[in-house]
Amino acid sequence: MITFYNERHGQHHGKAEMFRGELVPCFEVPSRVERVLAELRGRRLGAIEAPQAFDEAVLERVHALPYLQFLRGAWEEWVALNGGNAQRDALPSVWPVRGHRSDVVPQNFAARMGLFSYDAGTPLTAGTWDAAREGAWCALSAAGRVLGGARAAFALTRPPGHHAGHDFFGGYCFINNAALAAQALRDGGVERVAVLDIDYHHGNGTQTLYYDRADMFYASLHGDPLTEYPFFLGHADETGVGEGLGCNLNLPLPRGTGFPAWHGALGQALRAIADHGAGALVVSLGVDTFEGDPISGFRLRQDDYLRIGEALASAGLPTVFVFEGGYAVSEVGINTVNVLEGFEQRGG
Ligand code: SP5
Ligand code: ZN
Repeated sequence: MITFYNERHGQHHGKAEMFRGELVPCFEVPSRVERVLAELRGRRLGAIEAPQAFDEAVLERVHALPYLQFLRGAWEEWVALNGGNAQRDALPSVWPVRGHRSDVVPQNFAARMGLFSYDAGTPLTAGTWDAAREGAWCALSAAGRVLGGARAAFALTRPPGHHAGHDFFGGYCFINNAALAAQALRDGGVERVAVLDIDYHHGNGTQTLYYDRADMFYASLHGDPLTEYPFFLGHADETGVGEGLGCNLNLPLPRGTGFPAWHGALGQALRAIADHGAGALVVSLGVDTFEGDPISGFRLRQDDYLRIGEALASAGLPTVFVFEGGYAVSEVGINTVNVLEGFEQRGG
């Protein structure tokens, strides 16, 4: 399987995220992707290439222009506020809630940062925009390869994407790489696309982007939002709206879930994707379902990821894999490449 590797991912390196009243070191670190890269090379999974470059206007297929303009200029604005800010990440701290105005864009930088985000866990750094944009090119390159006839391709990038919505960042995500890949498959002629999100966290960004669409089926297995991040979306009764009614499947699972129950839910998601008649699959590939993950609560083991890859292959669909979460750094390479290798070995 070909991998499109984001050589600029390291330009996004946050220092700290807010957790229980303290700034704690970021879990989403550059070494995550370096571990996956080393494992791909060591196991000779296939070619590793740099992505093509695209016109930035393609990002508007998924994101609002004012949001993209904010992200593009945010670091310069942040440093212009105070020279000392060059040594500090920008972290949001104020947000509009129900009954407040989201339609007037404030001039104040902190206020605009809050308007375009939803948590204080996602620092914006000097190279965030360059890294995120190059990551989007990885997802689009992978989709292009699959449209060209490849059975599968892998976008190895960070920052991750599935929490980013039309005009908001959060959950370590800025540009929704999986949503872009899905839209590229649609634009390339695939009539119905499925996005299967197996990251521990519900992909609230992806769900909201495609909630009213019949041509995008979103299925997600994730920690129950009653107790797990992102908390405010991801319940089983969210099934889509309008033309998209019936095209959204959430399978929340309790903290502590092990592989037998998780694998059963995967089978349910794959049957729904087949019933929908999808012609291509985008997998939001997070491995924060691992038992050793420092911020998550499922109990999957290394070998389980091989079985996941095999199950995904059994869908028999052209597949774009997009890297998302997974924070047990020393195992993130093995777990991720196990999925890809399980997929390859199963044949298509
Ligand atoms: C892409 C992705 O996986 N994003 C996840 C974002 C989760 N952000 C909230 C993390 C809460 C951290 N809790 C720390 C627990 C330490 N024991
Ligand atoms: Zn996650």
